[in-house]
Amino acid sequence: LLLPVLLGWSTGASATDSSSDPTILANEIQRASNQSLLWGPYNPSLYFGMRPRLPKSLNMGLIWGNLEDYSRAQKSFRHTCEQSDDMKGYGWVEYDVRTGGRQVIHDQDNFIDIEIELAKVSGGRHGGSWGARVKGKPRDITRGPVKTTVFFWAGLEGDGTVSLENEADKLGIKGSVNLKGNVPGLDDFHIEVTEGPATNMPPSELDSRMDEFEEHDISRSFYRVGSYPAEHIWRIKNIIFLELKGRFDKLLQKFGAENLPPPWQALTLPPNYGEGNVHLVQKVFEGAFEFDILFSSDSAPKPMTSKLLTEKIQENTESFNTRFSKTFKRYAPFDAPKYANFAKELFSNLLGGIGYFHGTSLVDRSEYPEDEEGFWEAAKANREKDLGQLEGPTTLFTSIPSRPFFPRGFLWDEGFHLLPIIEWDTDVAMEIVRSWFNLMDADGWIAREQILGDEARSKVPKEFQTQYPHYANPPTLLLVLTKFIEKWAATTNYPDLTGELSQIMEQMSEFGGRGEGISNAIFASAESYLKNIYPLLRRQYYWFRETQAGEIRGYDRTAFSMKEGYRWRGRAPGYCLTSGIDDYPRAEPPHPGELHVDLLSWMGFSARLMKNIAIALKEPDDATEYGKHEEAILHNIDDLHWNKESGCFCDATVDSFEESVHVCHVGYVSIFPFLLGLVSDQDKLGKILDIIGDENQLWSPFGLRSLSRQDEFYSKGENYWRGPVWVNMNYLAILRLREYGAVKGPHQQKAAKLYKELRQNVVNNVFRVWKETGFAWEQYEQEKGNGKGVQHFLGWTSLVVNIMALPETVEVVAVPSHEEL
Ligand code: 6A9
Repeated sequence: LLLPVLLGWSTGASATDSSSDPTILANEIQRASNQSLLWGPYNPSLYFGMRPRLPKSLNMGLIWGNLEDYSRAQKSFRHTCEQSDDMKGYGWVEYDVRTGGRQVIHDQDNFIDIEIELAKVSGGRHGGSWGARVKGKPRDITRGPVKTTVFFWAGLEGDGTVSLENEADKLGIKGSVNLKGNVPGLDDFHIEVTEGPATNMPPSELDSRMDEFEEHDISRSFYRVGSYPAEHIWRIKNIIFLELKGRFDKLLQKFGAENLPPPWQALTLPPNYGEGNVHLVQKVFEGAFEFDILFSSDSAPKPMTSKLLTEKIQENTESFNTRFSKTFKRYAPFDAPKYANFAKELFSNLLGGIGYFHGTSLVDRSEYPEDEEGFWEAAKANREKDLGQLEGPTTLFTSIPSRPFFPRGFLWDEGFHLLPIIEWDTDVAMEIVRSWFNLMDADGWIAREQILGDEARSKVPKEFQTQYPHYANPPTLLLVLTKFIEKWAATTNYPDLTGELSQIMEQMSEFGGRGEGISNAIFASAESYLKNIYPLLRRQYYWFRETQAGEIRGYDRTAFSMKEGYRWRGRAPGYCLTSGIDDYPRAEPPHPGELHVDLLSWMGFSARLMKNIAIALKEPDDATEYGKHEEAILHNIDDLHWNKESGCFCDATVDSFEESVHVCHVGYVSIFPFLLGLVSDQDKLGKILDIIGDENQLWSPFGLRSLSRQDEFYSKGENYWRGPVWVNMNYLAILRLREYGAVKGPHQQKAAKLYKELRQNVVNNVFRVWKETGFAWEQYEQEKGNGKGVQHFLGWTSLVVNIMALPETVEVVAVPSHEEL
């Protein structure tokens, strides 16, 4: 068998001569694909946190800080990404989930730039090996030598062993620190933390009292092992503080607060050796430094070395750059070189945000009477009672909106995240989709926010932790499935599956088991992927139809569309968090007779996609059923939600006379059917385009505003979705303008013009703010365009990478005329 040999993967016992069996080939590729995803910086809430995609396994990370004075040392230790660290920019400048990348961190307050280069190498039966090169460079050389301490930590949360291989020595360790271990799923492995430069303090700076106090050699690595309850390991920074405090207290007792030895000598770990599940390696550096962390799987043919790491880093940079410019070819005016790093950084940070999460979550399964008036008061009272119960544990492989603020999965964000990711690595995107669908409960519900385990919960205020099984969130993963099917169709069908698989294998070997080959292997089994996921899609689809059904009153309408009206559950006065567009104005007070046009649009979009999948999977009865829903929904979008006077779509509610009335707030909600491609009536399209293009309504030089300048709630209150520009919605608008601009019709010219300008406005602004601040932002303020909300938000804001890869102008599709047909 060609592939495993070339990749250095073991073939396993069953792989005899299978080169002609497509199933075995596909499995083999799938296995290689999984192997190359085993290890990663999958704790993205940390500046650097490596873990395998295994629950309760071996986690590793870095912590650093400045040791020049005591007060700074207390505040300066870096571990979890925090906005309060006041970094002058940080993140992956280059990253591929299968091979590694380079992260830079501009730590202004610690006077140091940290660079971490990560490279994974395939080989063996347990996810291969990896190395991380850690470099520190003082930001300002005129400042004098910067004293930095760096800790490498390894914590074992479950079964297995890790132990030190070095000779024990009470002064610390000279040369490399070597650990070895065996952990289920990883089998035998070695970890080497290389020596790096000796601290080399001038003798005058070394406080001789330290030697009297306890023999102490600062040119060494300090190693300390300890045993802690597994569920506390994620608080590793506190563990380190605790260990340092032990020494500090002794020094304090001996010398007094006024007379302490300097912190770069005092704040070092007292070495100890033996058994334990937490292993710490501390280094103290003066000035620039560099060392490697080398993880070798013993089943791999050769160990990870510094030399190999150097080679791989070089190789990866080259292949990343080539592949990146091919995958995301930028079109004018964004083909200019100045956008190259911008695109790479945004995308790398999106991909670098992929994490592996495991743990329990809080769910409140009590009954909520949302069909009665005043339901939200009862719901509020219930929420205050805090009836959430721990469920799980469950597991999720996902990317995240933002490392410092939202380092966890968000359902509707994820559909947007995967749109750039699927361009890069289809297999990873579909693996993430699968992971999300695996979270579905027996009814078809997936919790909107995935806060799995204590570590994830520690980042969320109590009142936001509990999830409710009647709360929905837009089904954006269907956007990804749409894209997947589109790509699958474009890869042509596979008449000769074996031939196709062999070709993929050749590609894989060409790229050394990385890159394009693996990332498209899924197309060889696209049909079985869809077949497997289809029952879940169907379950979720019917869950939406049942739990989010609206009550349609007072409309005169044909029977077939009777049921097609929907209402987001989980409303509160001023909010509809479940819709994803939190404070966008809706009916007030919340009412069980509300009908939400954005939700009806999502349902129409879902019905259409379900129909397409059913056709692809040759399920004609199902396809017919979805087709009927789709038709009825399209009918009701107009019938229930079009408002003539406002010239747009509006939510509906029931007034005090039990009459249905529209609730019109011009903004994203009122163009939602357009955003999801559900408007075919040319008059309505014209009206929507008027609103979009009107500077006094949605149009701004930075993208479309979430709410019209004319609306009474414009910029009011929290002003979250009441004016600011959001890139995800702008992305949908850009796609639709391109579609409508490509086909004949009275508004073709206008759509094409808006397409060209909106595309440029959105990208120009995100670029400008990135240049000025070093960050991508959650949203953009609508009058000046400045970054707003969460800083370092690489979720859907990174869609600008896809936007730059769209053509500058609409290419008109040649639609044959009637005569030609
Ligand atoms: C609050 C605060 C340390 C709000 O990007 C994630 C979501 C979107 O899905 C949604 O559309 N964001 C948008 O309106 C952020 C939601 C954060 C809720 C948790 C906890 C913790 O601060």
